[in-house]
Amino acid sequence: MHQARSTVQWQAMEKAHHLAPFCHYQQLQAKGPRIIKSAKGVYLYDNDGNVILDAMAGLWCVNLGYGRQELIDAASRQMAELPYYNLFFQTATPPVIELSSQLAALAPAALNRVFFTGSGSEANDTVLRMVRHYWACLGQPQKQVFISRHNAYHGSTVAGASLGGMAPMHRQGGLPIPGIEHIAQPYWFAEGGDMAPDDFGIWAAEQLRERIDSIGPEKVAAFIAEPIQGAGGVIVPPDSYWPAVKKVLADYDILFVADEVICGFGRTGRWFGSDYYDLKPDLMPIAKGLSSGYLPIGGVMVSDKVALVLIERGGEFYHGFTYSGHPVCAAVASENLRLLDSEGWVERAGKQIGPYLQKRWRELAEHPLVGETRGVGMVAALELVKDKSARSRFDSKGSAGALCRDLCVENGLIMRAVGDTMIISPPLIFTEAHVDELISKTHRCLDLTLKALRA
Ligand code: PXG
Repeated sequence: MHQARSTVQWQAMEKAHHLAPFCHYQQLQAKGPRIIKSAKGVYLYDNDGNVILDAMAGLWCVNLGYGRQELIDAASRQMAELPYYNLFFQTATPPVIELSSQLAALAPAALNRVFFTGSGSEANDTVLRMVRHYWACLGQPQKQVFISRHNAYHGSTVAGASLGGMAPMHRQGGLPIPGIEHIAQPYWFAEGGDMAPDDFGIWAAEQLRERIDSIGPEKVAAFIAEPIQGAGGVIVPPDSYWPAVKKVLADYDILFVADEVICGFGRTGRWFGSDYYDLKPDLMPIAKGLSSGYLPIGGVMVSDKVALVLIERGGEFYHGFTYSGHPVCAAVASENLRLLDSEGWVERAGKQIGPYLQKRWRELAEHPLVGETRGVGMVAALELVKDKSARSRFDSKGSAGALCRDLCVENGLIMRAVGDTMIISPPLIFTEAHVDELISKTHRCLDLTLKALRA
């Protein structure tokens, strides 16, 4: 156990010895990080005793909230029985087999098998290698190209960041790697121009057809997409988008990968975003909510169509991680799924608390700073604008968003800013009272942001 130190002491040590992920180092050196010390339910407690409502569920993952004793006990039991063993060389462990069969029962129809990883990024690296291997097994090794979307997030490893469509990430380290192409995202608010949302959705879906045709269908391996883009700014596509994409996919022999790292495990009010949009993925990367973030675990759910080719024709698949299916992570994930299911949290997100959150969130649209509110189930966004009808921003650098985010933290609320888009993804255990607290704090912070912007 670490010893008690003052916030200033923690910050000095952090500055001297830690490099944080996704961090502007010079800015953090000047300011010092927030020190989060403990958490319970939906609240975080910092080192100075401030209480903060966590409307991001950590980083989109603590679906069951903090401090669930059953998850702690599951980890400690498994630690004592078998803290580690690997799955290489024809071995398996009970928690991994148990979790695999639970996942197969929960996942959309044909996804009956799972390859475990330590994270969502590793899951997408696995997707890239598995899909290319699949086509090679079928005698079509030239089918290599992945089509993804601008502003998608698929992780931070080389393949994950390449599959993702984040331009600032691509600029660091010479990405994307070859064989990955990006098409338009279905982000009507920012990119829809004068088109009606549904016309824009169909236009964006047609970009997929055009790109497949221009690459040549014989070279295209897969289309990868988040059902709702998360890190890109909770981009809920127009209603027309997914039905139109499904039509395009039906016309070609390419695989469809639904990245469920954020949408999975109840976020949309259904078990998976693919259930919400009635998608039929061939592969489905998962992570985050799989263990409610208590321990790192991810994986790729694989359809019978793909798995049977790998099994019958694939020979050895030269891929895997020391911590693929770590038994303690698997035991915690397994207990997490059991609790999500037996306590009805996903159904509650879909039928009770999700609709309440969405209803109250929409009220924020009346605020002079808010150009749009949107969301599904337990994930939502609002757009900060200078001019509502023109959908215009304050500036191009997202300074209004950063200002609003900092004011939120100062006022006891974690909400994330993606540019000038404010986003939330609260734990599924939010009550109506938590939603009310979120809305009133957000309202207050929007007022403070507006005041600061006018000053
Ligand atoms: N796919 C999706 C859809 C994700 O959202 C990953 C893959 C990668 O997962 P790992 O476990 O490797 O992080 C993610 C992760 C943010 C933020 O700022 C979002 C993620 C990660 C870090 C920051 O919103 N999503």
